[in-house]
Amino acid sequence: MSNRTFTMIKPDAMKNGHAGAILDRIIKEGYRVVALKMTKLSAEKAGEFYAVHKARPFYGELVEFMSSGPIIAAILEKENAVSAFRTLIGATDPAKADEGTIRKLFATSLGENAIHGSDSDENAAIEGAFFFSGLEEVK
Ligand code: IDP
Repeated sequence: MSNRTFTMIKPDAMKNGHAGAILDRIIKEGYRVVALKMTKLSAEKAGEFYAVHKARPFYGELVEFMSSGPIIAAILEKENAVSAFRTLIGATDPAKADEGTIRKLFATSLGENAIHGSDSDENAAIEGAFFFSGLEEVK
């Protein structure tokens, strides 16, 4: 089991002023920030990141949303990071997310749901490498 996951604070949470509170929560939950940057995805890059969802009806909407404003991308380290972080962010649909989870607290809607968290160790590594080179990681 790997101890790393990858996250993005999505454009809705950035626009709504929740980035600081979300990062604070992540750090207080015991995650070490290995790499961090603010950037804005082009539609092409957003489409590439979410290519696995290409055939889904919401793909166009998702790409448009994810390229609509700045995001914060980060690699995080903690024991059992992928699974623990998915619990911390809550269900994809904030209406179904548990009380106290990041999506319950800060998400806007099913599509604009404040935060991303990798769903497997393999994807955590792929997604981290999508945004960061090894040189940008704090050992
Ligand atoms: P996850 O982010 O909780 O792993 P996925 O099913 O992998 O959820 O979907 C990726 C992202 O696509 C979601 O976080 C959300 O932003 C968006 N999304 C998922 N389902 C829908 C939908 O039915 N309508 C609009 N957007 C959706």
